[in-house]
Amino acid sequence: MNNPDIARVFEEMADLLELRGENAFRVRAYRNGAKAIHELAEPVAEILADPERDLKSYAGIGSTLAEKCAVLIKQGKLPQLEELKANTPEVLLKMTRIPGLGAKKAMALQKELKLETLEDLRQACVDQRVRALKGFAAKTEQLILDGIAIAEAASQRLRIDEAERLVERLDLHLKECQAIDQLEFAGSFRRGKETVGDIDILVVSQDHQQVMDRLAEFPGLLNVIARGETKMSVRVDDHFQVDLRVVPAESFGAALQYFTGSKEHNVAVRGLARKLGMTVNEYGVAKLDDGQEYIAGATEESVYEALGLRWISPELREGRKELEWAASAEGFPELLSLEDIVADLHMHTTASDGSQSLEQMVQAARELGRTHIAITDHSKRVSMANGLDEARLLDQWKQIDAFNTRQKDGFRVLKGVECDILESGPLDISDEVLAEADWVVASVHYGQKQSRQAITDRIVGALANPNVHTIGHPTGRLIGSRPPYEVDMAAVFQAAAEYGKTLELNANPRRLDLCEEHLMQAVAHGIPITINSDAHSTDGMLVMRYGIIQARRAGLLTKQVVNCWPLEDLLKWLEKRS
Ligand code: DGT
Ligand code: CA
Ligand code: CA
Ligand code: ZN
Repeated sequence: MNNPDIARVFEEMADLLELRGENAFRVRAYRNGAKAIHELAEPVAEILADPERDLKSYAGIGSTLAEKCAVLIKQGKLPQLEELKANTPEVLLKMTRIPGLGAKKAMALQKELKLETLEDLRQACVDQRVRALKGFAAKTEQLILDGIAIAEAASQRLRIDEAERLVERLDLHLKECQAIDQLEFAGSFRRGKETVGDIDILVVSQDHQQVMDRLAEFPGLLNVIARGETKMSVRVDDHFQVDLRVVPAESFGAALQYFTGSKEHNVAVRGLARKLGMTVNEYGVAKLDDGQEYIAGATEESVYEALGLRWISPELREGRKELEWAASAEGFPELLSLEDIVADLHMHTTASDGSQSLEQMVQAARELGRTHIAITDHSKRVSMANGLDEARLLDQWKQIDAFNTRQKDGFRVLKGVECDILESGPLDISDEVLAEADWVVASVHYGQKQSRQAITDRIVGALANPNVHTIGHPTGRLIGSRPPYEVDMAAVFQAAAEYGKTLELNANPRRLDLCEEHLMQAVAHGIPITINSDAHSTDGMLVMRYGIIQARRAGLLTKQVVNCWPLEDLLKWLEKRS
């Protein structure tokens, strides 16, 4: 059992214990344990085997979980989990994945309605049988129906960060195979989509069987769906599909181009080829008049070049305007990359719900090559996160001023706040105090179920406030678990443009909010974008790379992204607005 396997067992234990109404402390211990195991740099088996080290002394593990790890390594399963599973109806487990449906409600529904499948639950909602039960209302039925749809969609696709972890595991595993000459991950993963439906692997090898045998030995393998001469499909982990194709070296570029997609991009490429009297397929590019002879195919560049195109960054291959750009004399301007980021303008410290101090956050930001950051702890409305009131904010800003004067390298911390936009409309912090801030992120955290008009008015109202600089995670969506709140984005773009504000692309892979379509619209309105980690710990800053990928997909350029501006440019921009 590798670490992800163990972590999954602990997650499952937590889910099942929670379902059975076990005490919250025990449930949390398993969840924390799963997280801790996920983050371990070394295999659990190695730590256990080393007499010098003690697994239970690792943060988040403790003696009970350390013992369970030992059992898992030895037996490959956990008797307690097997027993819990045997005593829990399958449908209950599936119901817990429905957002907003807690364990208690799920149990009540299952028992009262004698549910056996999610389909039974869906039917019960459609027949309006849920509202008749004690403790349930008519609107719960719609929430459950929406939730089932979200849960089903989520179980079919992996978020980019989850896909990345799986790709790393596959890459490490396949690299060991001597028969592999070249290997590339293609498909939506290469295009940097926020979720991927399956993983597509492309390999050059003389020995197809050896490569497929190696994939069949992948530790997370569930089953082999199909295995042919050049193509193999398997399921890994819970059910996720991985496609492998083995191609000859002279076709590698053409295959990479084809299997990177998107389908829409490929359709456009082939349409163009036909106009030029050529054909493109996964083996190469050929002229229609001389049959089978391929004129390009070993590299992707050669494929595009044969069609008179520049190479196109995979993030742009969505069948939009990329072929026009690639055919033009000047090409597409350079997309931004992680190295262009000099600032991170939304993060939390121990003053609210972050787990590290101002000094620690600055240290980490420096190591990442940032020259300035904004500290934006929560405001008081978020009492659960120990949000700051006016007095505490002013106090924190005084500390930041003092901190800044001590910095010899010119590193600058902007005095900020993530100020809640209250349910009733106004901002959570007085204008007098907000006016003292360098950088104000305004966010909706409460009242997300309000009407479209109400939420739009709140956000537009915040944009109209001269002290506000940006809207944090503007639509509130959580990928795979919570839909965006109802908001008229056209009105938001108009207001942001009119008042000269920026909008956030929250880089957390669970959010990636704004989505790429909204980013393109925002930029078309001339609105600068700020890409932020919203870090709650030093490690949290590393999510910036997902924001960059999303921004590249939307075609953003450095001049359109506030975080790429040198500090003095940002200060000038802020100055103009104060
Ligand atoms: P996914 O897996 O749903 O996140 O999205 P993709 O884009 O990875 O799609 P997938 O795995 O079905 O196929 C990988 C690539 O192969 C796809 O982006 C383009 C190419 N491809 C697959 N099927 C077709 C097809 O029917 N027509 C064309 N033109 N290309 C295809
Ligand atoms: Ca795919
Ligand atoms: Ca596929
Ligand atoms: Zn935040």
